[in-house]
Amino acid sequence: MTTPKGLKLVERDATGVDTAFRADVLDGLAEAQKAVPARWFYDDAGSQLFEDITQLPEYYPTRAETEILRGGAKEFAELIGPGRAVVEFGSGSSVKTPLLLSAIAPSAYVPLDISGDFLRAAAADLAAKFPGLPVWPVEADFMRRVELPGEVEGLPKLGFFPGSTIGNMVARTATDLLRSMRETLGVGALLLIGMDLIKDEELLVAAYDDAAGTTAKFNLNLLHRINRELQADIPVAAFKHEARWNDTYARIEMHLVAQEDVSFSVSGQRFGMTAGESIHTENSHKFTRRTSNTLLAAGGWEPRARWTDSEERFSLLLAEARSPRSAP
Ligand code: AVJ
Repeated sequence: MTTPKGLKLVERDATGVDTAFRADVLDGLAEAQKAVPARWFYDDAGSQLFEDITQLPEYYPTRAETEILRGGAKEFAELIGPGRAVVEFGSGSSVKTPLLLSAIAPSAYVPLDISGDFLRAAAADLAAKFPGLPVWPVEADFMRRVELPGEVEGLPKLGFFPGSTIGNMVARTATDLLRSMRETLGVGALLLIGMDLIKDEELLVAAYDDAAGTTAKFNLNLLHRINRELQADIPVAAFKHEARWNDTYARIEMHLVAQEDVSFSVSGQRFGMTAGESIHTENSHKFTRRTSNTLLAAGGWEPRARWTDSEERFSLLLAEARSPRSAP
């Protein structure tokens, strides 16, 4: 698929295989600790399963962040002010985005997403809810600097990155992303970003290993997707979902653990795993007030304000893109 600007988003070979997906899977399965990047969870089935996860009793982040967005309207209006172009990294949630937009009276809304289908659906939905608000969707990979539509060029910007999606990235990648966001939005821009908080290990593990087994399905769907799309024969029933707390990096890790010795092929390559060996499929980093501020600062963003939900499970931070010369 090629965008009007000529940026290739999903590249497929002659047989229709997503070549980036295949490369990530083949490279990841060749590592000593097998790993597949979490971004590949989100095919249609995976996206639906994630929606189901957000409704689970154990999965608190969505409810906690929504509570903050509901309660913070007055303060958002004061600290952010009207007239900004809101640039959302990801196509937006039907609940969270309207809460922000109704609080601050923005001048435009620019959702960025690599998936054109989601993006157009979300943009149309939003435009219907806010008649009169210009909506300029951009199909782009926001891990790099994005060229914003000319229509919002002169406007002050507010970046919006809810959900603690930044937590999926290791520190180096998260820093790269924050720096790209700064380049996309410019000096003087604000960023409103969600970051999940460190809490009791049992609560964290339960949020990623729910009683109904929905997160297990979400994790295992990755193997089904590999089998469907990459001519693979992974014995999915031989794998078990596991959520682990990694205390060194303050993150929940999701793994798919082989319950017996297995061998399988993916796109013509053979792989073997012994019983107990795992494929690492996701990191979800958790933060404190200080570690979130340090991460923001490393990416060129000065912390300005911070909100948490009533149970202090989740944080929403407002930061400002500093001038490169402002630091001593
Ligand atoms: C969408 C990345 C915020 O890490 O909590 C939920 C994804 N994975 N349950 C998270 C996820 C398992 C989620 N994020």
